[in-house]
Amino acid sequence: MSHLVYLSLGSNVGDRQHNLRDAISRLKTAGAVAAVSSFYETAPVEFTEQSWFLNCVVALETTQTPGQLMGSLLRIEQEMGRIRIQKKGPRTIDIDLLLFGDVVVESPDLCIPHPAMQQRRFVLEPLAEIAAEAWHPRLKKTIGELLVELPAGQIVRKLP
Ligand code: PH2
Ligand code: MG
Ligand code: MG
Repeated sequence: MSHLVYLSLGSNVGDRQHNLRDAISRLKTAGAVAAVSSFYETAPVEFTEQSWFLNCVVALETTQTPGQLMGSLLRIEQEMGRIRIQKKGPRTIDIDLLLFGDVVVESPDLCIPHPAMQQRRFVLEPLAEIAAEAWHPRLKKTIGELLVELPAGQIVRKLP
């Protein structure tokens, strides 16, 4: 059984563009990359005393289960040398699972859809670029609708 999943990628340490491209190519070990958004220069949110991020969203067709996919994403982060020092702090690469088809998971170690995605312009803008009609199965709205409802304030600039 195959699922269409959406991932948020972010980097604010080192060669950010190279890090995103490297991670996208490594995602081929977890499935087939179906779409990649533009890259966006984004002001840090939540923990704001850090460098600006480069963010994008990837659509991946996968036969892995949510748990297996999380394992694959963590392995790619580790292989790319991610070190966890500060929660929500600087990172060479962060790969977050946003949507896993219409699946809802609420367990202590895995939450799908991503619990903060509807508050994050650095997620919704690139996601709406490739999947405005994608469905949020818990909030029961499309990504385009969630983006329209997001208050202004987070700076997000699409790279040319
Ligand atoms: N990731 C965070 C916290 N804040 N801000 C931006 N702009 N982009 C991110 O990817 C990001 C963030 C936690 O993972
Ligand atoms: Mg994250
Ligand atoms: Mg993460």
